Amino acid sequence: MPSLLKVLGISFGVIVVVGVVVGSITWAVLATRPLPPPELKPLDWWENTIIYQIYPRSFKDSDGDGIGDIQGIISKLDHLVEAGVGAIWMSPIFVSPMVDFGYDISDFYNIQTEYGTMADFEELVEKAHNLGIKIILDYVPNHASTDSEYFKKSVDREPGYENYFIWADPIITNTSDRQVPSNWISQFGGSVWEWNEQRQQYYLHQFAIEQADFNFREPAVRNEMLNIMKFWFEKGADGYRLDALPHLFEANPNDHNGTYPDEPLSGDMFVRPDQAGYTTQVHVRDQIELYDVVYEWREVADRWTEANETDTKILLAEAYANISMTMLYYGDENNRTGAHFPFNFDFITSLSASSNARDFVYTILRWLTYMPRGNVANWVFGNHDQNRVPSRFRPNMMDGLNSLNMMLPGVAITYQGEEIGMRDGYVSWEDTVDVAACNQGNPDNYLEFSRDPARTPYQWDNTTSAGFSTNATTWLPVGLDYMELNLQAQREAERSHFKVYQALTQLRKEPALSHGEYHIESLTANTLILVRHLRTYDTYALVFNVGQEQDVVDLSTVSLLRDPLTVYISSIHSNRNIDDTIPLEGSLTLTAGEALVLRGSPT
Ligand SMILES: *[C@@H]1O[C@H](CO)[C@@H](O)[C@H](O)[C@H]1NC(C)=O
Ligand SMILES: *[C@@H]1O[C@H](CO)[C@@H](O)[C@H](O)[C@H]1NC(C)=O
Ligand SMILES: *[C@@H]1O[C@H](CO)[C@@H](O)[C@H](O)[C@H]1NC(C)=O
Ligand SMILES: *[C@@H]1O[C@H](CO)[C@@H](O)[C@H](O)[C@H]1NC(C)=O
Ligand SMILES: *[C@@H]1O[C@H](CO)[C@@H](O)[C@H](O)[C@H]1NC(C)=O
Ligand SMILES: *[C@@H]1O[C@H](CO)[C@@H](O)[C@H](O)[C@H]1NC(C)=O
Ligand SMILES: *[C@@H]1O[C@H](CO)[C@@H](O)[C@H](O)[C@H]1NC(C)=O
Ligand SMILES: [Ca+2]
Ligand SMILES: [Ca+2]
Repeated sequence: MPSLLKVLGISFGVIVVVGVVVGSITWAVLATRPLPPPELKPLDWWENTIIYQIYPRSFKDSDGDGIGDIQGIISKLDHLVEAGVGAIWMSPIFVSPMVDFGYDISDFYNIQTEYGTMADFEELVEKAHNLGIKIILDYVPNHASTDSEYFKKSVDREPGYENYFIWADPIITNTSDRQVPSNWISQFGGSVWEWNEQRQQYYLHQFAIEQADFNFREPAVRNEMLNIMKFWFEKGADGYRLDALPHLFEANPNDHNGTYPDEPLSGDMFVRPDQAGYTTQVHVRDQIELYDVVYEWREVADRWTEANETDTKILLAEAYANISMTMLYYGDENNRTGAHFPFNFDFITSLSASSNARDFVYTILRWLTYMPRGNVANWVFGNHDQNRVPSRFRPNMMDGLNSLNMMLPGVAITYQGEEIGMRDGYVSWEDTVDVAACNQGNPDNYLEFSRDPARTPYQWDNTTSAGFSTNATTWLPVGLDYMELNLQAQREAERSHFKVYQALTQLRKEPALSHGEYHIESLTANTLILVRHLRTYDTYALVFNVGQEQDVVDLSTVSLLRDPLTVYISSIHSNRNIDDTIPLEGSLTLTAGEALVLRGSPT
């Protein structure tokens, strides 16, 4: 399009050159028939939503036992509405001995008593739905608690359950009576193989000893998984987050002369022999058969949606895998579809406090480049398994990171507390309860393994236990900074992370964000710009200094930006105020961590 049109800042459809007499001079100008605004394709409920992860044990305790629960979540639904989120996914709430805090399920069809009852769950679904909030449950297909009936029956070789789990005979050699079938190492340390006296066999556990891996080559297991999925769909769940999918299958002994083949050593000198990663994990992750199972689940979810005319039931894959194995969760070359999306963990696995703007841009574009056409992107900054965002990056980056989360195309995912910039809590070795840290750590190194700091209770206000519980003792200690850092204080403050978060969740409704194109580049080594643009609508741009020093940038070369540019949202440490004008020409100075969301005229 000729540059004159760009300067006029209007979109032209048919361009007609006509002569107009102005005084005695004839000008050729462009008369216009503006294109109508682009049609906004209706989006399915999940395609541009914000999913908020609740860790139920730490969100809100309603009865003073020091443990979060379902009634606690119900009592805080208003917060989720105020924050502007569209769905919550809850870490597991099913019956469990809590070795891995709910990821070791002993009854997949009932609610853990300390979290509440089935009636509480039904109440949560109804109240959340009435508020326009969808409920996504955690689905833990890889393993069951060794307390489960499935496991007990399998130990007893009860007909139909003999092969429910991965059982293997010991290797007997001259030098030892009994050896494990292979050198595979559990994600929580130690062998994946645990001896069972009664069955006189080993069973496999990729996670804790109390989490026995299901045998997904057993049709009865596959079928039972579908029963569980349908059971909670019927209870009103709007979808599932699918836990630990890369671990669903292990190498098939039938392909290895009936043996479980050893893995080569990784050669990683920072990993001890009893830690995951000491071997290459080629036989315990990413086995290609797992995708058939995921594609089958998708068919079941889609059939349910269609036949019962419900809102779309969605499946979200938790998969820490390389980019090609990750993208395969979306679907394959044969047009089979899998998860609605695999979680994008790149902000966790590829970026940190030491990343520069080019690292950010490269990492973001990598996902968008590899994602198969027609799919929806998503962005994850933290979860219950990772140190919290301000602790992995820097506290002054919180607003900029939330801005990226909300302004990138696709689904935004928030872990509880990110909306107020909660940091890792301090949990002493004595107070440590995470199985990953207890198994692999000691008083000197446990923080390398512990997921407890990311799980300390939500900081609601400055009262007892940060308003999480009336009990002064809670299952994990409350963060030491709760007197200053809490939701109540941020709701009252003129500027706060929470206010920025709210402004961002509202901004997502703008057509440029819900339907527009994106443009992202690094302006300097430390400052990036993300532009969201849709013809005829306001343009929004995020300028974010991810570095540790003041930076000066020039916006005049960024395509799609037009004067006048005004500040729409600014990070809390910024000196700039809402509606300040930012000249397109000239230099713009940003302090370390400063993030500005700018609004520009339509083009
Ligand atoms: C308070 O919480 C602690 C730790 O969770 C628990 O042991 C205690 O029983 C609780 N007190 C009450 C009154 O429930
Ligand atoms: C094990 O013992 C048997 C009998 O003593 C012997 O023939 C065989 O060579 C031994 N094998 C190994 C691997 O040492
Ligand atoms: C199976 O055993 C045979 C005979 O020992 C050997 O030739 C073959 O390579 C083995 N196959 C695998 C997959 O280990
Ligand atoms: C529709 O819902 C019913 C339960 O309300 C369920 O039994 C049935 O399997 C669902 N239909 C499909 C095709 O999934
Ligand atoms: C990703 O992992 C798979 C299976 O582990 C492997 O075959 C493939 O080469 C890897 N691809 C990349 C790009 O690393
Ligand atoms: C997949 O779908 C596309 C578009 O509908 C079609 O062109 C292609 O032939 C399909 N591929 C297979 C393997 O079915
Ligand atoms: C506690 O929070 C309330 C409400 O935000 C505030 O008025 C009060 O000053 C705070 N108390 C302390 C000790 O910070
Ligand atoms: Ca409770
Ligand atoms: Ca498995």
